[in-house]
Amino acid sequence: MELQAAASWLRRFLLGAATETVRLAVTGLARAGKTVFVTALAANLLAALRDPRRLSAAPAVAEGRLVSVNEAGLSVTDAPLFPLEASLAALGGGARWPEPTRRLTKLALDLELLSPLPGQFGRLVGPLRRSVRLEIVDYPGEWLLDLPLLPLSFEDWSARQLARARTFPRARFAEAWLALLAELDVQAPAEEGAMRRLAEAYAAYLRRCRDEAALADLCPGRFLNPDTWDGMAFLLFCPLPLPPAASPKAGSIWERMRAHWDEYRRRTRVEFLLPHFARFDAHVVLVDLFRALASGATSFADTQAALAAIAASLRPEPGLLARLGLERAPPRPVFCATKADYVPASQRGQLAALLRHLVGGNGAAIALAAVACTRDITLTDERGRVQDAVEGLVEGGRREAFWFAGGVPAETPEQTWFDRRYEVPCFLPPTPGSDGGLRHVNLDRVLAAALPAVFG
Ligand SMILES: Nc1nc2c(ncn2[C@@H]2O[C@H](COP(=O)(O)OP(=O)(O)O)[C@@H](O)[C@H]2O)c(=O)[nH]1
Ligand SMILES: [Mg+2]
Repeated sequence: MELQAAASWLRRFLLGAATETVRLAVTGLARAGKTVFVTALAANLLAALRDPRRLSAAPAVAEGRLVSVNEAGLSVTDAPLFPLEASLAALGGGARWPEPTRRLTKLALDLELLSPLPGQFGRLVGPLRRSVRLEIVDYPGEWLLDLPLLPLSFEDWSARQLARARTFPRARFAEAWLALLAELDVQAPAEEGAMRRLAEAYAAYLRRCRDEAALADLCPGRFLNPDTWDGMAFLLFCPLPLPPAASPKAGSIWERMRAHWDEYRRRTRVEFLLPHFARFDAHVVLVDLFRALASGATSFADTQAALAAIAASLRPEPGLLARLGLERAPPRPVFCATKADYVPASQRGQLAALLRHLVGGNGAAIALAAVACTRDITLTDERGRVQDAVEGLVEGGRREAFWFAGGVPAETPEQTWFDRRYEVPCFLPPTPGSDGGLRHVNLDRVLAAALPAVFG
């Protein structure tokens, strides 16, 4: 072991000051907390230079081995830059949350760390300086829901989505789109106006599922988060029933929409899978379980299905990898139950257990508050029972307490559990310390779990 470490140390020494690039993906469905996570991570890495206790569960920081952190510029051909300055200003300036973003962005931080060689030799020669460029890519988790579907033909994908659109509670939102389909001749000549009406009706159905029923397992992901694809002609498609005759007519709507689905799959491979997904060294997946718990049994079940799909994308079978044209398996993900400051410390073990139950055995499951907005308190009710709760500031400067009656369930709760509805308050972020650091829960544990080779 010592010999191996010595060899790798020596190799790095001989290679000189070459910078290693480490790519960290941060993803999750809309509002899961990606922007806040990236902002808090950068703020606390900078603050930890002065006070290593800011990230004390990351050994490299706690032991004082992180010696510098600088934001690096991106090249002109790179992805859009993460708005770090604006996000830091929002959190630092007036206890506001940063503006939400809906696109893939990248933040590059140049880190210098001291990397000690273990054993006697190490004590003799001292630690080596190591330069790491940490590239953090924040991208919509909705895109991950597409991955297991990409190998499907247009026929198979359509059949699945049509069947789902007829089930509760989706059917109610799908009415307008299904009515268009009912009067459509899929063998009619493809005409732009008709294709646009169909695609827009399908996109409207997906948005209503998300906004009115808090459903999560929705695809294609780019219909909800088009990013740079906004307005592209190949997004004019939707699931279609098979033409009655065995073979679709040349130039028909059906044939054209199938070509668009194929183009969607090709672009996803060329613009997301190969340049980004295939190159990540670490994957942090943020999940807001409070939203799912507070929105009722149907929404919870749908979030569970979406998480299963995301987990499957991050542990694809070798067969799927090959069909997607990927060479190596993605890194072991770190799943995080975000906004853990909604519950007191005594409940966070349950929160992590619930997440582990939902995502299965692949990867770590950690309860996380990238920005902790609350303090733990105890309340005594009229019958003298003591209740652990949290308290924080909400809009208007009022102080509000919150608790999950009965506690966070550690497994999928019974239907009746959902009878009690929760209004989750929107707590305001706290003022940063004089060093710019922000209070958090387990941000450092997430960092060490995702990137042990850098922060371990
Ligand atoms: N209490 C609390 N709220 C959070 C935390 N992270 C995010 N939020 C809330 O969730 C909202 C959405 O977060 P954001 O990072 O913009 O989500 P994104 O869509 O995944 O980028 C924020 O505006 C906050 O209200 C956290 O750690 N604690
Ligand atoms: Mg965002």
